[in-house]
Amino acid sequence: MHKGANLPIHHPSWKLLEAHATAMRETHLRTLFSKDVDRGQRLTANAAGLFLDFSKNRITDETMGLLCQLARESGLQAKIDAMFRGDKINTTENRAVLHTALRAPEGSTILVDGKNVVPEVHAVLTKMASFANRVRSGDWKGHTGKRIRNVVNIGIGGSDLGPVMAYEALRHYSDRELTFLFVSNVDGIDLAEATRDLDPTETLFIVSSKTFTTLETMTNAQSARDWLVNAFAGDRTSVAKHFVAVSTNSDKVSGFGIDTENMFGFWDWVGGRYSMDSAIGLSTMIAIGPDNFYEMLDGFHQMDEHYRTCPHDRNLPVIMGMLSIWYTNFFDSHAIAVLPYENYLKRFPAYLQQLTMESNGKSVTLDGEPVSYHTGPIYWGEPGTNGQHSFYQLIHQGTRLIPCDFIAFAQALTPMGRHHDILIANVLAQSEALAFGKTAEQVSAEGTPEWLVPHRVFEGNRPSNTILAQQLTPAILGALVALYEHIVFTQGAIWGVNPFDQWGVELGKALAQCILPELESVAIPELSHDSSTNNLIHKYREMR
Ligand code: G6Q
Repeated sequence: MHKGANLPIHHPSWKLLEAHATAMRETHLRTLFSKDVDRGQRLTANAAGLFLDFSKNRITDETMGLLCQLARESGLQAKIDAMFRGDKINTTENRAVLHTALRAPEGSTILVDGKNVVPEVHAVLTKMASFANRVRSGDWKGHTGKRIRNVVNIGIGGSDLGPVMAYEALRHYSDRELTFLFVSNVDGIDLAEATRDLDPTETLFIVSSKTFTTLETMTNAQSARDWLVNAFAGDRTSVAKHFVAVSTNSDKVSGFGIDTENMFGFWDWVGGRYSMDSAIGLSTMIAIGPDNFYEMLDGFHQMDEHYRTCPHDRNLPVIMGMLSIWYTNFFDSHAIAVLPYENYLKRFPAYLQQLTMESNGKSVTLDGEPVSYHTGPIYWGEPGTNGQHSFYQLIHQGTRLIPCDFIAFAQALTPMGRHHDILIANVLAQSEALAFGKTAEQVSAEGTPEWLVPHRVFEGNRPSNTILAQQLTPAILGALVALYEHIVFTQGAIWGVNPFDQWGVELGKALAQCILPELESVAIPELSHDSSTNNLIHKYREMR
C-alpha cells in the first residue's frame, strides 16, 4: 500500500460526507426535530450505566450511516482489536498500548511479547490494596510511630491530573480522616503551600513518576525530602516511612532513597495520560479504599467491553468519536466543551484537556505524512452551572460552532432541598436553548423593542450530547474516563495519527535545560538564542 492510501480523505465515505454536510449545514435542528417525532428517543444509546442522548446533533440517520461507513473504511474495528490484543500500535515508541489490561479481570490473558501481563497487573493491585489498607487503618506508622494523616502525591502531567481528578470526583467516598494534597508545579509555591500546615510526622509522600527523571517531579520530591529530613533534625532514615514511589524505574527509585519494597510498579505499555487506574492511582486507592477502586476498574472494563464488541451504530465511544470528526472536519469546528453538572467533576475537563489534546494534537500520520485536514479539537470546560455565568454566552451567540458534552446525574450524592432539581433543570435548559434557540418573531412577540431584537435572538442549531447516569459512583467514573479514552482512540484511528506519543512536549523541555545554566551562572553568559530570548534572559538576570 502506498503512503497515505489509508488517509480518511481517500475513502469514498469522505466525499459522500462532504456532499452531505453541504446540505446539513443549511438544516436546522428545529426542522430535524419537527420532521422526526421519535428522534429524541431513537438517537440514544446505553453502555456501562451511561445513557447517551445524541439527538441534538446536526445529523440524520444518513449522517450516522456515512460516519459508520467512514469508520469501516478506516479499519476502526481492526485497530480496536489490535489495541486490545497488545499489538505495538504506538509505532513511534515501539510499544503496545494496553491501559485496557489495567482493568482486565483476574484470570484473563493479554500477551505482550508472548507474556501474559494480567497476573502482574493483579499482583500490583494486591500490593497497593495491602498498603492502602495499612495507611487507612493507621497500621502504617511514620518515623516517630504516629499514624499517617496527610498524603501528598508528587507528580505531573499523567502522574498528577488523573489522581487529582479522581480524588476530587470520588471525594464523597473518601476517608475524611485523611487529607490529600497534590503537588505538580515546579513553581515552589505549589509544594510550599501544600506542606505549610502539615505535620511531617504524620505525612506520607507518594512520588509518582513513570520515568523517575521528570524535572518538576524530581525537584519537588527532593525539596519534600529536605523538608522532611530537616524536621527530623537531619535524620535521613526518616525517608523510609514517609516516602513511597510509583514508577517503572527501580534503579532511580532506590537511588532517591526509597526502598523498592515500597515501590509500586507499572509498565511501558501504559501511557502517562492513560495511567490513573494503574499504580499511579495509589492516592485514589488510599482515599476511597480498595473495594471502591476495584469498583472503578470494573466500570472501566465494562466500557472497554462495550467498545470492543458493540456494533458501531450503538457504540458510545464510536458515536461520540465520529460526531467529533463530523464537526471538526465537515463543519470547521475547532473546539468541544465538556460541561459536567456535578461539582465533584470539577477537574474532569482539565483531565480531558491532557487526554484529548496531548493524544490527538498531531499533524502527521503514522506514516509521517503531513495531514491535510484538522485533527484534535480543543477540549475545555467547567462544571455547570458556573460556566453558564461565564463563557456560555459565546457558545449561544458567538460566531463559532462549539459542540457540547453535557454530563448529569439523576441522583445527588448529598441531596439538599431543591438543589439537584434546579441543577438538572439548568442542564436540560441549556441543551434545549442551544438546539432550538429563539427566533426574532418570538423575541418581538414578547414586546421587545425592534432595535433590541437582534441582540436577543438565539440562532440555535448548536449541537450537544447529553450523558445521563444514575449517580456518580466509582464505577461510573471509570466508565466515563474509558468513554473518553476510546473517543480519543476512535478519532486517532480515523485521522491516521498516533494518539500515544507526545513528542511535541520535548523541544521546550530541552530548551529549558539549556536556558537554566544561563540564568544561574555567576558570569554573564554568552547567549546564542534569538534576540527576544537573549534579551529576556538578560532582563531576568537584572531583575531577579
Ligand atoms: C502523558 C505524558 C506526560 C507524563 C509526565 C510525567 O501521557 O507522558 O504528561 O505523564 O511528563 O511523566 P513521569 O510520570 O515519567 O514523571
